[in-house]
Amino acid sequence: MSGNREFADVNPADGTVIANVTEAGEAHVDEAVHAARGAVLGEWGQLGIRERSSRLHRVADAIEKRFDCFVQAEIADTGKPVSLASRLDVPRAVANFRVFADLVKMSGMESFQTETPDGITALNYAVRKPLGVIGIITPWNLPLLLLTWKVAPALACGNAVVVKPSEETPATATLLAETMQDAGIPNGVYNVVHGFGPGSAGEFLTQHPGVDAITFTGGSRTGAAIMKSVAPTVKPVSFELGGKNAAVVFADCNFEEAISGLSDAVFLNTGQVCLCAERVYVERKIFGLFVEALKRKAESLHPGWPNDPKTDLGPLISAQHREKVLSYYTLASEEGATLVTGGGVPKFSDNRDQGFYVQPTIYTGLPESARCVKEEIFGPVCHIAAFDSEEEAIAMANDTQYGLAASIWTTDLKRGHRVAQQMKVGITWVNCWFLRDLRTPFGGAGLSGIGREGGMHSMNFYSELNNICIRL
Ligand code: NAD
Ligand code: 6OD
Repeated sequence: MSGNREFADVNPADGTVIANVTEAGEAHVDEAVHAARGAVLGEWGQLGIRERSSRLHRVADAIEKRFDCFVQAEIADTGKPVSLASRLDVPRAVANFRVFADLVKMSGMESFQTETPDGITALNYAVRKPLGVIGIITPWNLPLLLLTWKVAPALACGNAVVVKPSEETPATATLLAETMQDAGIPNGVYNVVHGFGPGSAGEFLTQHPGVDAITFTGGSRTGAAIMKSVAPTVKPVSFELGGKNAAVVFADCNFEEAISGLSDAVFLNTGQVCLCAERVYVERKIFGLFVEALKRKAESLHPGWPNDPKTDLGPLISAQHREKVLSYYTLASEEGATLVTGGGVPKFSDNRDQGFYVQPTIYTGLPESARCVKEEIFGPVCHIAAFDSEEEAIAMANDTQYGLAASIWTTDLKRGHRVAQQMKVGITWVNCWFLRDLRTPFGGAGLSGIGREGGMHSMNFYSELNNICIRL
């Protein structure tokens, strides 16, 4: 049993160690699960919905109070630009708590008046109960956003949680524990265990018989390993996994809006968003113009220190992840791609050269069967291919084992609806990307996940429904 090992938390902007983190062993995970069970059976489990809701609003208030602390912790862990953490990650954490604090007060129950053929009548109604202890395992790309996306509805439904944030980004999950205390959340409701996956805190959590459900965001292969690991204890799972998302750009699009939207869709967070478009299909009539305009956008991005307000491109998360992304840059040339821009590592001549930056990169000319067109790279990179007809574009977009997200760019809204409805994904944006309403279903098809979260889908996953049938 491990328990006192430490691992380094590295700042990806310059490779310096910013903290040493204690890895939770099996005993720590067990302690956390027991603390969570105690909370469900104790004061937290007795709270009414109004009080739970009000405490979650207090968590949101407490995050707002420590806004700058959360921003700094997030950018120290990830190297992401301060502009992005302040605009996306931390405000979304606040919104996650507020939305589910409100939703839990408004969600009703199903009920049916029942009549059998032989004249017996009954009233059926369902009551919503907490599932119990929820294990939450999250990745490093949007650490606080993705963690709170699951913590907020789990707590709203009356559960207690044990969270295992990514080993790359432990800071904001820890800070959230302090914030929970500020907000009057009882001890044991929110527990953090740090560490890795196999043979470490992640696997111990998925195997623990005292954990009632696992919700996971991360890679598809990890999802498969977790499925195996939860099988003996038959836990419900919710999986938000990887993607190889397509964007389809028609010649009738609003060109400037499409370029600006696609620049975000390809390069935001250095391409480390599961929803990023790594495959861009452009109607042949505007292909040359489009490639040239997106190239100019890519070349105008400013890679820099995270705290510089002008920075709009941070580093990748780790040396290991940079090796993976660069191996795809090499593979793209081997597979016969034409390099439009990027393809390497920027040179700074300061400490950023010890960080994990790569150039934003665009390729054309690959066959659809190329590994670079099929496999998730998770970096600031896309391949652009031309299409001649709507049918061809739909077929190319859907030719993947993943099924997370798509975006369609056209001013013909009939076409927008028609194409969107044929996308085999969990979410399709028309003339926008990553525009979120937290009440809507979110998740993926195929290798991109199991189940949906968001709005009532989250409330249903994090609850046990007990149907009560009363003979009248
Ligand atoms: P990852 O799968 O390597 O790790 C995610 C988390 O799982 C980490 O906390 C890790 O420690 C833990 N883990 C790893 N192996 C485990 C195991 N065997 N048992 C239990 N826990 C284990 O993913 P990552 O590299 O952190 O994140 C990048 C991936 O996440 C990409 O594939 C990306 O597309 C995906 N992602 C998906 C979504 C979505 O909403 N669909 C969102 C963000 C990221
Ligand atoms: O917006 C969300 O709720 C969400 N889960 C986003 C996932 C982004 C992936 O990196």
